[in-house]
Amino acid sequence: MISLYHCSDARSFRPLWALEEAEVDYQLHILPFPPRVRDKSYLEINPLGTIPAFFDGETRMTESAAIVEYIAARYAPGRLSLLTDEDEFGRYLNYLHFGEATLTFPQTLILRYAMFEPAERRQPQVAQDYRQWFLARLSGIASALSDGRDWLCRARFSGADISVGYALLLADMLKMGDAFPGPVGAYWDRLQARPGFQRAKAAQAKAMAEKGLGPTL
Ligand SMILES: N[C@@H](CCC(=O)N[C@@H](CS)C(=O)NCC(=O)O)C(=O)O
Repeated sequence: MISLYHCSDARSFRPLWALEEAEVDYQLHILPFPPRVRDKSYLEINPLGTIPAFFDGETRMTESAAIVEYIAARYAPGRLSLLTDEDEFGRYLNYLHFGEATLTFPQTLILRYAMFEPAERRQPQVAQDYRQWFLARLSGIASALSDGRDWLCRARFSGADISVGYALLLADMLKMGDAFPGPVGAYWDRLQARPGFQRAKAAQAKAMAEKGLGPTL
């Protein structure tokens, strides 16, 4: 049985969403954020203290975009993944990694320097600069959708949309949703309307309620 260690609306939402889209059984372990501080027993599962942590038999993974790639390739090949001989395979990998490496990276600086650091260590200028940096990078998504397509690759929803979609979820939580370029705002609406997205949100809410946890942000 697959196990996923997750905190509410953190990057581990990517694999949670992928599991729901792939319709695979899994066990969800929900943790208070940050587990490194609020549930130190988690350090035995992942010494880095970061989430996600994902287990499937002997497989152990801690990178959210890589876990999406794994779930898509192993459990929904050609449905949630693009196959290596499809013409947009490279584009698929590009956006799958763009979601974490280009979009979520600046968001972590906003979170840290606007919210998580103690008041005396906050850096409003850093948070503002990376807010602009993030919104400028969204032009890459607006341009990817500019030919009128609904999803990033080959006219079908894929792991690339999950990876980028999570960055939009986090941006919306950081109150940047109103600044999304038009096509990106419409794309974000389509992503949230997916039954797989809604099942992932419901699974998260149920696990949080069972543990008596409140939202991360
Ligand atoms: N590149 C990794 C980053 C993992 C990561 O830093 N996760 C954050 C939550 S979104 C975390 O666990 N932060 C808590 C901490 O650093 O203690 C991924 O995509 O999974």
